[in-house]
Amino acid sequence: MARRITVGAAQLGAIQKADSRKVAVDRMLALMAEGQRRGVELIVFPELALTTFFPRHYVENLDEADHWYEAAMPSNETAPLFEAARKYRMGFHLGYAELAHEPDETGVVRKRRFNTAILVNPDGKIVLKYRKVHLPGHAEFDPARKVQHLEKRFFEVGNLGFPVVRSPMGRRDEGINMGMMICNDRRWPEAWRVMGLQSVELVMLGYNTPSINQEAKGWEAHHLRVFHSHLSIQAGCYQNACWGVGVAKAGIEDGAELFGHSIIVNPQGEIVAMADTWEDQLVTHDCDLDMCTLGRTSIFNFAAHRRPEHYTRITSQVGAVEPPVV
Ligand code: CDV
Repeated sequence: MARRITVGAAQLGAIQKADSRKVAVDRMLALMAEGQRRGVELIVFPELALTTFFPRHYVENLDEADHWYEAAMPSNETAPLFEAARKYRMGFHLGYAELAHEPDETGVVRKRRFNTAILVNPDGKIVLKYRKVHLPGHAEFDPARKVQHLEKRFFEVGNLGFPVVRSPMGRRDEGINMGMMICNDRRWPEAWRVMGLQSVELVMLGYNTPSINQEAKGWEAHHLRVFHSHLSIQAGCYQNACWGVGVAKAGIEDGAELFGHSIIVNPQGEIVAMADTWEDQLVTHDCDLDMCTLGRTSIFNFAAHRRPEHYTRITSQVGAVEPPVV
């Protein structure tokens, strides 16, 4: 019998700066209720799903921004999501800004800020946590930009790697191999492969991607923004023989446009479901996990075909070097 799970990509429309956590949580609860009616067993919410994408708002002193972060998970405001998970027997993936008090690499306990995602099982238990590794943007106010993207100011680089967990979900009591990445991570094949090497079957990722490239270092056509997002997720799924659920925050948020186009992708790299609005929208698919087998036993049979002795630059080098001139 096929191993199937019904997954929901729960796109969120814009969450404005003035909106409270309750506004966001109530909207997510409505999507969970709709998911329950449509047989969803695992629902995926976007990156920083509880607030506006606040890294577009500069603050001089980071302590002034503490109100954007969650110091506890669950908290009073987010507990209803965990209750809904138990009530509906539905797992969920949630992206949020995390405020932790924990030792840094020197052993000193201090306030630390991460762009985080958690996976919660149908018992309301957190079974996996991920902290975003590939932080885009800049750390200082950039007067050349109409909209700031200050992730490098608001967050530290994640310190949990790219973990994959096998955990029961929905009908799959035997467990599913699940992993997470966040937004910009999807553009980095290394992130996918590290999870592929842990036999991941389902990758969840939330994103907040502006429709316009503000880097102003060359022209990136409007339509290519969506193409590049889909291309990255489709390639990651195909090359690692896994399902992917990419979920956006969409629409005009604090005056800035986020492009939406949330998708579910199969292990052949095909888009099987896509959001067609900029609103809160649930798109679902009944995912056959056995579809992962073809890729991983043939062209992407890693044990048979990988040649890591030729990949040492991947982990020993960061920036590109020039080739020899002949
Ligand atoms: N939130 C993000 O990580 N956004 C980036 C933008 C800045 C390019 C992304 O990769 O979509």
